[in-house]
Amino acid sequence: MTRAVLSLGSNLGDRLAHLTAAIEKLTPVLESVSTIYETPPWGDPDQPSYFNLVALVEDDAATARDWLDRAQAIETAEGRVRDPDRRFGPRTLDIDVIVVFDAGGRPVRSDDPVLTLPHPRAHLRAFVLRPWADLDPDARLPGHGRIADLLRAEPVVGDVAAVRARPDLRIQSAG
Ligand code: A4P
Ligand code: MG
Repeated sequence: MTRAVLSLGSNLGDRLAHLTAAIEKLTPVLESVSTIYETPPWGDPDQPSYFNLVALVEDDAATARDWLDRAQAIETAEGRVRDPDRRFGPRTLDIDVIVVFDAGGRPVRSDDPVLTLPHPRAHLRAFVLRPWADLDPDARLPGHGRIADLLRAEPVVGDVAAVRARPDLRIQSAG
């Protein structure tokens, strides 16, 4: 059994439709899903704003690697095209595996570039930490401490105000 924190983002095409389709595919393993946030692009400013959310998922059989494989299959189904020359560029759907906990609740750690855990940039990203805090205010990012503290400190605190909740946007299947 593993539990995972997934970060979903879209800034191309029908952003709400891409996120909705992804959450529908995750429904069998979905524990909870955050509000959608509209967020300024991080890392490469020359692109449209994103819709981001965080989902908590759990599965009796999944390994950490299975979460990455599922994430990439859903990205592909939503028409994700990777531009090797443009890291952090626009995308129909991106699903990052932020952290995975094993059956004993211990975080899985990995330096493998194919699946690095915890996600190596999550602690820098208001668009990950803010929606995650909605779902689990006491959560900790292994190696970086409490997410509530990360949200209050540099470099994340300066980005928090620009990360705007959009409670008007509903994912119907999230139940
Ligand atoms: N990979 C390694 N570890 C992981 C992990 N924990 N989760 C590998 C997911 N993937 C992981 O990812 C590149 C490679 O990372 C994969 O082959 C996978 O095996 P990718 O999805 O192909 O490419 P990418 O997403 O463009 O690259 P990267 O470096 O993962 O970008 P990020 O970090 O995902 O950033 N701004 C806002 N506001 N909201 C966003 O959602 N997203 C990005 C993408 C940039 N700016 C953003 C947002
Ligand atoms: Mg990615």
